Amino acid sequence: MATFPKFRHVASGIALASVALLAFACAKRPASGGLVSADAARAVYVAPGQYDEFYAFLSGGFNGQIGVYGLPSGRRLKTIPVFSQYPENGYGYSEETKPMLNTSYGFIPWDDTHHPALSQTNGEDDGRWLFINANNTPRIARIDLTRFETDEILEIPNAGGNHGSPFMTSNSEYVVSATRFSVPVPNADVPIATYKQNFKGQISFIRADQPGKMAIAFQMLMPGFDYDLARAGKAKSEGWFFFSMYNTERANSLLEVNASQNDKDFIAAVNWKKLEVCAKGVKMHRVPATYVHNYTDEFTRQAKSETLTSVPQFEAKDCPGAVYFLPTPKSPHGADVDPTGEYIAAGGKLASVIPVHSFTKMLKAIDDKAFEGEIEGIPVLKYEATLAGEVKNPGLGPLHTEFDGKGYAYTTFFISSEIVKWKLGTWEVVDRVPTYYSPGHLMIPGGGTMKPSGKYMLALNKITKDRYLPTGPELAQSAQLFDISGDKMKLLLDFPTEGEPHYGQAIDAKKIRDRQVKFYKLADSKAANISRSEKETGISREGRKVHVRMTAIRSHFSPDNIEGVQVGDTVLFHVTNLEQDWDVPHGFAIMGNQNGELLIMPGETRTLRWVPPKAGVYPMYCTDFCSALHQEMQGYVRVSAPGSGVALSGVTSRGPQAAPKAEAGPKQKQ
Ligand code: RUQ
Ligand code: CUA
Repeated sequence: MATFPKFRHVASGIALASVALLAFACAKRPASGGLVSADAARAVYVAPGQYDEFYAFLSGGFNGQIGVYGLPSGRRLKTIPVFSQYPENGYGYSEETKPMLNTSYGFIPWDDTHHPALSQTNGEDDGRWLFINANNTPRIARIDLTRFETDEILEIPNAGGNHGSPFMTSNSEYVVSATRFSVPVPNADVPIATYKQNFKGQISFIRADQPGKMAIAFQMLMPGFDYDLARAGKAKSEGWFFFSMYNTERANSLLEVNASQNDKDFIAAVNWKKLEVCAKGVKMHRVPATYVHNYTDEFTRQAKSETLTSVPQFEAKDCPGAVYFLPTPKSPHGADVDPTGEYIAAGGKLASVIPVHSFTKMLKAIDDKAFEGEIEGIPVLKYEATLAGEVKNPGLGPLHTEFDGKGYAYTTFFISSEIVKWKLGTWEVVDRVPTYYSPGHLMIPGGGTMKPSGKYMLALNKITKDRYLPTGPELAQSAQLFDISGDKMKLLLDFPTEGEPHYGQAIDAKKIRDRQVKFYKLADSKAANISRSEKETGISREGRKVHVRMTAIRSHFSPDNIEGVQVGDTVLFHVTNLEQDWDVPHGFAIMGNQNGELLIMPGETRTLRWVPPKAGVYPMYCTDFCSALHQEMQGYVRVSAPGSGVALSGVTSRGPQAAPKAEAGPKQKQ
C-alpha cells in the first residue's frame, strides 16, 4: 500500500515525541523549600492597607477573560470579562452588554484568550488600554483601563485561530493578527486534501489608536503555513514586525509529526511602513468579507454591533521589499525583540539552540541579496546572513523570551521546566532556575517593550501538580514570581491563577491607579432607559413587551411591587443605580430568571430580560450586600394568566402600608 512507508515514518515520529515527554516526566526536581530565598516573604508581603507596586494582567486562557493581580503579592484583584459571559457582573447577560459577544457566527458566549497587550507611547507601556485576542473565533478586544471594562471587539475575517495577536507597535498605531490555522480565503467548501492549493495564511494590521475605531487597515495573504507569534520592531527596527511560523511543510494532518520535518521554519520580517505605502497602491483590493465590530458607547453604556462587508487585502508578493523570511530552527514559537530592536530571539520548540537574528545583519543581507530562494514571491534570506549568534545547549523546549533592559534575556524551557538567563551579544548562559512546572510564557513588566522594568519576572506555568492543596482532577494553573534585580534569579512566590495564564502584561500601578472612574455621573448618562430619580420610574406595555424603568438606591428598589405582567410577556427591567459614590453597586435578580443577574455600577443603567413561564408571585432582590438593610432590598412581581384583567402597575409604598383592597388571591376567593 502506498501509505505504508509513511505510516512507519509516522510511528517513529511519535516515538521521538514520547522520549521527549518521558524526559520531562522523569526529571528530578530538588525540593522547592530550599530554593526560596530567606527574605522572600518580606519581598512579596504587601502590608494591610498598602497597594501592590504593579498591576499584572494575565490571560485567562480557556475561560476567555483576563485576571488582574497585584505584584509582588500575587493577590487577585479582578476578573475582566472579555470573550465569555460572566455571571458575577452580568457581562454578556444584560441587554447592554450582550452585543459585545456578537460575531458573524452569531452570539458566542465563550472564547480562549492568550496574549494581553498594553498600549504604548514611545515604546513604553502607557496604561491607557489593554488588548487581547480571541483565539478560537478570531477577534481582538480593547479594554479601557480607567474602568477595567471591555469596550470594543473586532472580528478578524479570513483567519482561523487568531493566535499571533494582538502584539502592539511602539505608539499603538497597530495591533496585529496572524492566523494560526491557514484556511481557504474566502472560506469555502473544499476538500481538506487540497490544503496546498487552497489554504492561505494571513496577517492583518488593525488600527488601535482610537477607542471605538478599531479597523483592519490592511490584510496580507501569506503562504499557507501556521503563523504563531509576533513582536513589533522597536528603536532600531521601528517600522518592522516579526512573525514566527511553523508547518512550513503545509501538512494538514498529524502535524506533530508531519509539521516537524523541516530543519528550519521561518520568522517573517514585515516592513509595515512599506505595507502602508502599498496599501494605498493599486494592488490593494476591497474584497467581500463578513465580520462584526462591537462597541460600547461611553455615555449610553449600550454595546452596538455593526456588520462589515469588506476588507482591504493584498498578497504579500504584491508589496515587494516588505516581507522576508528568516530561516529559523525548528518550529519556532516565540519571536521576541530586545529593547534596542537589534536582536530577534526565536524559541524553536524542538531546537537545541536559541537562534538570535540581527536586525542590522538582516538589512545588510537584504541589500546584498543574500537569498537562498523564494516562496510565493517572498525572498528567503540565508540563515548565516542574518544570524547574530546562538545560545548553545540552553535547555529543552525553548518557547518565549523576555528582556530586563540590562543586557540579559530570559527564556522559558517547557520540557526541562526551567528559565534560563543569557547575555545578549555573548550568548552565554549565566543562570538557570527550575520552575514548577513547564513554563509557557514568562513576563517581565515592560519586558517586550523598549523600557523593561528589570525587577520581577513571572513564570506562567502550564502544569501545577503538587504545588497547592489538591482540588480533584482540575488544578489551578500557576504563576511564579522571581526577583531578577541581582545576578541570580530568586524564586519569591507561587500563586494560583484563574484559567490558563498564557501570557501577561504588568505595569507600574502609578500609571493606572489614579485615573480610575469611580462612578458614572447620572447627569452625563445618555442611557436610553435611565430613570434619573424615583419620579422618572415607570412601567409601560408595548404589545407583549413590558418595560419596567426602576431605580436602586440603598436600600430599596422603586417600584418594588409590580403587577399586571402576564404569562407570554417579555419583561425588560431597566434598572438605574442612583448612587453617586464609589464602590456601591447594586445587584438585581428575579426568581426563575433564565439569564444571569445584573450588577449595576453607580450611575449606570442595566437591563435584564425576563420571560416568566407561569403565573405566580416572583420575589426579586439585590444580590450585592450594599448596606445594613441590604436584606430588605427586595420586592415582588405578580404574573397573571394571559388575558387577565389585572392592571399594569408599579408602586413603592412609603410609610405604613394600607390594608389590602378588594382583589384577592385564589385562596381567599374560595
Ligand atoms: S502561546 S506557551 Cu498561546 Cu502565547 Cu506560547
Ligand atoms: Cu442593594 Cu444590596
